Amino acid sequence: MRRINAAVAALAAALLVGGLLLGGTAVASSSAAVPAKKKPPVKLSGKVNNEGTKKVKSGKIEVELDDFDIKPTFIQGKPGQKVTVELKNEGSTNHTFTIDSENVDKELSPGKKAKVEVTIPDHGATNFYCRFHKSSGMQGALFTKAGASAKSSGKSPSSSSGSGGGYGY
Ligand SMILES: [Cu+2]
Repeated sequence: MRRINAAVAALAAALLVGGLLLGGTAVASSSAAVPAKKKPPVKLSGKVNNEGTKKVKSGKIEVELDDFDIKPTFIQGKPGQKVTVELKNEGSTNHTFTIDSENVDKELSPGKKAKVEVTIPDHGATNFYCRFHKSSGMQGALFTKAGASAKSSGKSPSSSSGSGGGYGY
């Protein structure tokens, strides 16, 4: 009798271990959640260091220039609204706040403040950037509605940007 009991116990133990292993893998695979990444409201070409979105309040907004991002990165306003941007360079090197289509190009040395007037586009988005560090992701956009794409500076033929077009890039 003792031998049978031992055999049963061993079998039970084996089943238990197997069950735990199976349970373990099942839990592991089902809990592999995709990390939620904040989606920018505006599509920009090139690298963008996204420091968030803010709405314009009573016609003005504070904007920090850092090494190497612009905060907030996306500024939401009403179509055609004139906005005073209160710039501050919080970085340790010179930065600019530049908008080609609005002839805005302000350079600030570290610790300096400046004010510039910008206009929220009627629709779509307007790209702003730092002339020195745009390629490092130091850029953002003025926009009215999420989902816009920033128009590149200069004239651009109405781009048929159908989603899902897969031409490399
Ligand atoms: Cu810069």
